[in-house]
Amino acid sequence: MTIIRVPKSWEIPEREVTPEAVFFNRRRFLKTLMGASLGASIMPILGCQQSEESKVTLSTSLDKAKLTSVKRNPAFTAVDRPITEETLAGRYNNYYEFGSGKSIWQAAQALPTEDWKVEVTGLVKNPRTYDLDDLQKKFPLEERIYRFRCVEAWSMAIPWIGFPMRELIAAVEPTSKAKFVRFTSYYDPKITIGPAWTLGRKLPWPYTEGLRLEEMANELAFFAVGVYGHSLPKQHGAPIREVIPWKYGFKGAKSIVKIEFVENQPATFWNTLVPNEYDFVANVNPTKPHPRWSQATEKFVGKGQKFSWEKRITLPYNGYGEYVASLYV
Ligand SMILES: Nc1nc2c(c(=O)[nH]1)N[C@H]1C(S)=C(S)[C@@H](COP(=O)(O)O)O[C@H]1N2
Ligand SMILES: [Mo]
Repeated sequence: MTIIRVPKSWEIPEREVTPEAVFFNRRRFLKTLMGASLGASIMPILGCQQSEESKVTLSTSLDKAKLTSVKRNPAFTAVDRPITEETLAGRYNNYYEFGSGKSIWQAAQALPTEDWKVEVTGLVKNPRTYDLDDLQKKFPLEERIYRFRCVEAWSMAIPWIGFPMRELIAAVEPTSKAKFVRFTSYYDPKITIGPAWTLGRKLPWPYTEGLRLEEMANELAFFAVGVYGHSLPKQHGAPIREVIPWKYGFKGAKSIVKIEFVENQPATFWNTLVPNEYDFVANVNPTKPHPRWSQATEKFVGKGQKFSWEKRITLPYNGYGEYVASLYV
């Protein structure tokens, strides 16, 4: 069955940062609709794509046996909502290196993840390049269910597998000069060709994000290498990505190749591109509207096998105030 539906205002994504971009995306949407009327089946947002399940390849050499034996951390299970269905979480993604739509999960399969290395560098006593084996040996993995809140006002609840960022801090020992950390995502213009728009600018690739060192040291800050009991699919940011559950989703860089400890607040992708809409701190805050939409409520994806959007009140710090509010007094 083909279901066609016009996106609601709360689905306006980061991509629609100017009136021109809005116009451009509407045109693309109309083109897609025309394609559908010729009989093609499109489901950019809604739909029954379970039959495509087999196309999702597990992306990395992470030891499968180890991942299936990972224990859930009991401190991070009690979410006030169901876990989002895996097929929904894996079919509604933001990964602008592979396009500006939500249905980029197939395009993201072009990400080459073989022989992945993560360079940890900058103001640290023990700089080191880790491969996935090293990471798995060095950092015991656990599962944590975290609420996930995109700045576009949609949310999910996701069972990540990974390890706390503070474990990496302990291993590399930042010097007293290190005040911030910067994460850099994989970038190769031949592969990560980006969205169709550029806003008349050169987009500030590679995708970068950053945290204050104390934020990184908070017990919630997490590196994910897996999700739903297996290694990360490419569209979720294989083989390793950040998960910062009290901040908007864009703070969580995917497919990390470099982690740098630095003295000053680093430039980041969205903050460089549209500073008045995407700030560096970007804590989930229902009382601070985005310039173009309210953040007071969100649409939660989680009930059942098909996309259905449940309106929910957005919580300060995405419900993690008891862990992080003291960082911001
Ligand atoms: N490298 C990179 N990381 C990224 C993005 C991106 O476009 N590129 N999008 C961000 C945004 S806006 C969100 S909401 C989350 C989405 O993560 P998910 O697709 O795994 O749910 O990834 C974040 N990390
Ligand atoms: Mo996002």
